[in-house]
Amino acid sequence: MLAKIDLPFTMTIGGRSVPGVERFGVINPATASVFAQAPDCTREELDQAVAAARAAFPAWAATPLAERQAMILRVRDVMVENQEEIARIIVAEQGKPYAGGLGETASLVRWSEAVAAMALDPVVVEDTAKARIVAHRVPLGVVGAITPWNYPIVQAFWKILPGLVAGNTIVLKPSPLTPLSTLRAGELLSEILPPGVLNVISGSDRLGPWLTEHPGIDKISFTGSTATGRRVMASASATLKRLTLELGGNDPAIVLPDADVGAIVEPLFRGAFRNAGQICAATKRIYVHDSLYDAFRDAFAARVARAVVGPGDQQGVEIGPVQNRAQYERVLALIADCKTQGYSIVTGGEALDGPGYFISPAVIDNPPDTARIVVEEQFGPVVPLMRYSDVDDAVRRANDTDYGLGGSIWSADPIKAAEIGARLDCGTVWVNTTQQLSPDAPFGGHKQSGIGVENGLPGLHAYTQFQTLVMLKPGTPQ
Ligand code: TXE
Repeated sequence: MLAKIDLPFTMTIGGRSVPGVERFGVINPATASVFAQAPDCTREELDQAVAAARAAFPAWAATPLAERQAMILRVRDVMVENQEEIARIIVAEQGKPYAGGLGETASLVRWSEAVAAMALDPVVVEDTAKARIVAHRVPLGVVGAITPWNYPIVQAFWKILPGLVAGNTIVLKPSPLTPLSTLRAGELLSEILPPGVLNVISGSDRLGPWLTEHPGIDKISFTGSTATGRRVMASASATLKRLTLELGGNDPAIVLPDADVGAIVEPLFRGAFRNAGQICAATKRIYVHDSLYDAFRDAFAARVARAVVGPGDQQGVEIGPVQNRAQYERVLALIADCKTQGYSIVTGGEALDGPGYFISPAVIDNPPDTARIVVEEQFGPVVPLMRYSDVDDAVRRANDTDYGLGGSIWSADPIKAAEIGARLDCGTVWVNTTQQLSPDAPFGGHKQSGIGVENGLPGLHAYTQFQTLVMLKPGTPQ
């Protein structure tokens, strides 16, 4: 199904297609071999991208909101027209099944339409005979957008759409592990966006720090690991850049005693193993009440054992490879630690034969709370199940982490579940589902899972700052 991808991927800087003076190889995780080259942006090229974004900013900020909103609907159309090509590139660089690659662009339709419908109305604080005071939301300037390797297109457009509607210009840097679909999107969108409004650059590990310390950038919107998020925050402090940080998670699921095991196995399987578990808000710990622990473990493990693992371009595959060698080795090390400590692995946990980064999806049976697989974010196809007998204790254990992105409660009584869920210290609580995201709902982390939110009106507002106009009416004394 996957035709050879031999495009000369280029950066988009000031509307121009820039091949870059240096390049680096991009690996297909299903074959562990380099299949394409991406530009390795130099400091000079970064300066050009920032200068192009700065030059484009005044006119874009002055473009009426309605025109900016209309433009992101055209962005939607261009992406949809090219969704098969984008999906093939995502499969090759990221590893996920083709349907998941298509899904990344498909989700943009809903997102662009929702963001295009959001108002940025000024707030009239006072309008009297003496004075008129109005708080306007104005753009920040140039946004540096940094995205990770798990959902390259979704993560990029969560930043592009609100960033542009709010009137900012953007310098976007995808992960060096998955730069190609984003570069291609930049090339396609250069046909419709004014030059410099969206610049897409790619580069090796040196580029992220250059971007976050660049004095020509006004805001950083970053999605990635908590460790890197701290570095981004430190670097941004030099020029007091605005920040949105969407970081890692260690989401708990709590299965209450009245849950229907037959009904929850499939959604929890998807919650833990979708995208090979490489989702910030994947279900990473499952707490199951003692009364149904054995039944749940057996049914869940049977479902996991049936999962079809393979290259994303093969029909019927549910779980692709881990995206990169470092992450593959990290996940295998966590599984090896379970073996060394004598924890029971109910199914999976083997590195599969072949050159790609494939791991059979694994379920760990009731490891202690101190186990690495419980404490650390695995970000891969392995999940621990833990017994509990007291719901208050399960909530305490679920909250016993520095992360606070999401969590879910599973029960026949959604009202009771929502009450228990409200006690989770995390940004999103799901009841009888997980990873349901909406362009209209704020999404972000408590604790060390992030700062600020993406999506919803608050997500759009994060790309603005206030300018308050205080106007005395004629004849009003000072
Ligand atoms: O993330 P990084 P990685 C988590 C997950 C995973 C871990 C490692 O736990 O195990 O991150 O993934 C750029 N200044 N998530 O190594 O390093 C980098 O080039 C500025 C959670 O890919 O955080 C890439 O574009 N930028 C996550 C982006 O930051 C820097 C999804 C993310 O890289 C930089 C993926 C620096 N000093 C991984 N160093 C989620 N929340 O969804 C790197 N980058």
